[in-house]
Amino acid sequence: MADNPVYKSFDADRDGTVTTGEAEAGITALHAKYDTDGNGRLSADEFKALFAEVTRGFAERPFAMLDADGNKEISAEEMRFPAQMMGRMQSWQGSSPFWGR
Ligand SMILES: [Ca+2]
Ligand SMILES: [Ca+2]
Ligand SMILES: [Ca+2]
Repeated sequence: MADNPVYKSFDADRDGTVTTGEAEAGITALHAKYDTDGNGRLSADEFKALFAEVTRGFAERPFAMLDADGNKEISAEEMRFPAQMMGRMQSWQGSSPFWGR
């Protein structure tokens, strides 16, 4: 979360932490920025644009983790890796409440 570019942009005084006040101001600014018709509320489309910006930072990291050979593409082999990890974790921990029932 701390690496998220949107989260970082909330840190108005650049001290590395986002206070509640900074987060509130940042969210208000984001809301205003994406309220493209200026009616004070976000429509589904306006929210979609906001959500895409907020989540962009989150999508990059799992991509980099999966792209084992770093060629900026995820092959079927690379995609299978997390499934193998999950299978292994399950055998360590016994039956999981979330997977494989
Ligand atoms: Ca700060
Ligand atoms: Ca609006
Ligand atoms: Ca790759």
